[in-house]
Amino acid sequence: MSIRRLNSNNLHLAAIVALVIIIVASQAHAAGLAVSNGWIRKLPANLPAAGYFDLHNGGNKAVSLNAASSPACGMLMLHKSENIGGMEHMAGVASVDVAPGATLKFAPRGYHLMCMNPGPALQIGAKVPVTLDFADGTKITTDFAVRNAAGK
Ligand SMILES: [Cu+2]
Repeated sequence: MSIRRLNSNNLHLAAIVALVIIIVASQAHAAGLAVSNGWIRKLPANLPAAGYFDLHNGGNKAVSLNAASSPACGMLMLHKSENIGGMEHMAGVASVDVAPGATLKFAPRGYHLMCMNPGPALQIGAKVPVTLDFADGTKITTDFAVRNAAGK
């Protein structure tokens, strides 16, 4: 075996090792988070539109959702609705924690996303990308279905 052949093999091995490290690192980074059933309730007259989804933390550490964004929404905020003395209130929240193994549902009358300035891409029947940003730097982008006020 020549020296040149040996070097080439070593480079090949190094490339495979590097690739494996990249794959393992990116999987650890995503930490078993899963977003499902994402949809946005489009209202008439471009009123702010609420977004809902299920967030499952399949990892072994708590995660903290810090922010959300979408090119279809001028600003996408984390909100929580609460019933206080029979009145529905909603307010912005800075972050939402999900315990290991837990599924948190963003659903009507609870946590939701608020699309403050719906853009032209927010059309009933369309799908729009939504990116969720977590405290550890993880970002997950999923398509959300745009439905009408009745949720259809
Ligand atoms: Cu809201």
